[in-house]
Amino acid sequence: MKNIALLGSTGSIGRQTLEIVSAHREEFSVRLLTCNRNIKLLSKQIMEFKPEYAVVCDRAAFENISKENIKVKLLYGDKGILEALGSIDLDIVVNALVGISGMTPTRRSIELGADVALANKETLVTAGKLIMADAAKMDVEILPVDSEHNAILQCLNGEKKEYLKNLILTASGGPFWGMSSNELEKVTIADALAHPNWKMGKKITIDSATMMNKGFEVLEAKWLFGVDFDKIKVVVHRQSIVHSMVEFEDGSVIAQMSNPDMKLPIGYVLFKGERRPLGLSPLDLSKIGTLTFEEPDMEVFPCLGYAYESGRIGGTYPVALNAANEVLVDAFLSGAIGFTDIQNNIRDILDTHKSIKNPDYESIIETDHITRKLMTDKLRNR
Ligand code: MN3
Repeated sequence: MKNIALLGSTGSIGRQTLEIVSAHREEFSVRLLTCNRNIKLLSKQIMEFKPEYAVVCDRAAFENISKENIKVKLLYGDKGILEALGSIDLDIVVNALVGISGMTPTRRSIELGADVALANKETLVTAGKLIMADAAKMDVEILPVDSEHNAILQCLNGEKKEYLKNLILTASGGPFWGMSSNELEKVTIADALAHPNWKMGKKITIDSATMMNKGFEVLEAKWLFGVDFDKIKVVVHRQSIVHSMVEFEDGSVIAQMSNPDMKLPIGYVLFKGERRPLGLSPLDLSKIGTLTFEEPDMEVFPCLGYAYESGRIGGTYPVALNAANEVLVDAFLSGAIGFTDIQNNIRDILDTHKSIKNPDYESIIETDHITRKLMTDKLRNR
């Protein structure tokens, strides 16, 4: 029996994780569930999975959750997550939190000796170097849940790293692929939220539309697999059937394919590489017919290039990139700014950021705060 903590249990990844767990009750014991503010679903999950702890991160939601009928130790906020993690014996922590608030729980899980199934991007985008070093020190695994990194993990299985030539991340291109810069200026929130292949949370859907998401994935790949930026390529693959590839020195390119369904990577990490049946619809290639691959357009979608740029300079540049992006995506979703304002403002932040070399966790969090405030003030004073 594996003891699981599931951070972000009411989101898309969280719900799909619980679907797999519920089909394998004899193998997993859910010890901790957390949500931001969806207390209705959390209460249902608590009744079904009977964890020892539950955490609600939003203050108002925490005060509104009915504490009478649920038998669980209920805690509040980011501190509550850390307290709960430290109070139970865990084999694996599934971190599906959104935003940089997911970084410290990853760090804590590693300290506690638990493997981390990582769906939170910001952990590696902002603190990849420190996190991977800590994981190595504690001999715990960081298992990528994201479909691209999970695909690479699968392609690298049994291979010698010395013969790895390139990692090739696939990108769907999002809803605006093929548009010109002018057309991009006129898109609406609804347009941006209509992703062609994946149903995901709002933040990541907007990041897919700007291709910042792919940029973050390049940064994550660098730390997860210890590969230089020059060896991390991106190709636009509209069908989202090939989830990523690895090119080897002998000329072979190994790809991992499936219908786009996050249950596959979640299952692969939960079962530690065992390919259990997950109830996915079979991949019918003759029905799909054509798989296409194109160069990414870095002029219309400069965020991908900004991510490479921030990663190559290093220091706290990726932290500033991420923080500014979070503020800008929020502003876009609230209707305060247009779609292309996201990329334009990120350019400004990269041009003006005062980076710290080899930042520790504290300076990463501080840079995040400072950049958010800068960006928020800038938007307010427009
Ligand atoms: Mn992805």
